Amino acid sequence: MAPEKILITGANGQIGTVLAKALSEKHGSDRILTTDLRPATHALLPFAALDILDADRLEWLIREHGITTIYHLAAILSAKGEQDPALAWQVNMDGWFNVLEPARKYGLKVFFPSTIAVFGDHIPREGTPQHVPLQPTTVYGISKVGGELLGAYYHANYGVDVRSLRYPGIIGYESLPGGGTTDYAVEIFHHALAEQRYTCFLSAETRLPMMYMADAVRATLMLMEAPSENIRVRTAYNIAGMSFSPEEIAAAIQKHIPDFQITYSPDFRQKIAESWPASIDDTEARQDWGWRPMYDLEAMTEDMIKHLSITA
Ligand code: NAD
Ligand code: AKB
Repeated sequence: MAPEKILITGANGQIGTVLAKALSEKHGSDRILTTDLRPATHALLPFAALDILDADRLEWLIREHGITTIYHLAAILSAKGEQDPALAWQVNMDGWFNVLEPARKYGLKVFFPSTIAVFGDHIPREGTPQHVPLQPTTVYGISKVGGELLGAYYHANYGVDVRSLRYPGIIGYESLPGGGTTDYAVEIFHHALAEQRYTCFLSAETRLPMMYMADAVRATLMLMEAPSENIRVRTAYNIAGMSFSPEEIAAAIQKHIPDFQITYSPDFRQKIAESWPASIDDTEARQDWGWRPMYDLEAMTEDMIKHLSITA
């Protein structure tokens, strides 16, 4: 079998920055093509400018570079999406369609990152199961439900090998988040180290599902490497890491930085957070391809502070 040649869209974002590095360590940097609207940040990895709405350029890049696999990360996230619903709809829906069409034509394997934002009303908020009604209340969530269904459609009707995860809020030290509701859980570490204080845009007790970047990258690679017959969910798998509220993460940080103070000033993102689960049931991912998270709140907090203290 020919070695994989991987194209990553939205590669300069929070997840792409770290996932591209992990993929290049696994496959070799000459097997990776990073793309984004924004200029390159991966100094050592090949980069091509790409607006995901430019379907012709994407197809040209696929042909020119002999691409076999696409990790489609380009998107507008929840908070930015509520501020510009038209842009979120266009980038998240048309952009995904622009990936699926050449995937069908050239037989590509594709990764689609979905999110806990697909959940909305009429679900159990604790231990939200894989299969529940999906009635999100944000344009971001609606576009991701549409994306999950479109991916499953291309798999069922054209045999495209589409694989997808419903990521929780992702926390990491290597990159900054790009306009979501869970962004506070990264910002809080930078402010704790720089100023020993942080004003949180969610209320103290708002619990949300979260995951450390190392676990998110590992889950992505595990899913993409699993035998096709093991992938029984072709919409998107629930995956869980940990769940916590702003007051709980603040307490975890105070164990390392005793002077750290948090205050609360909830804004429009509070309503978004309240529409999402507090915790996730990921039984299917565990059964089908062996998913287990490695980081809980304490282990993640210690690792974040260790790495950010070195770079501060
Ligand atoms: P991000 O906002 O940090 O990065 C997205 C990237 O997409 C940016 O670099 C941006 O420049 C690029 N982009 C935006 N519009 C584009 C366009 N028209 N053409 C090409 N590129 C464009 O997002 P992220 O946190 O890295 O998320 C990556 C994916 O994972 C997204 O699909 C997101 O919905 C999903 N996800 C992320 C999280 C999280 O907590 N980070 C959680 C759940 C799901
Ligand atoms: C966001 O908050 O929008 C993202 C997500 C959970 O999809 N981090």
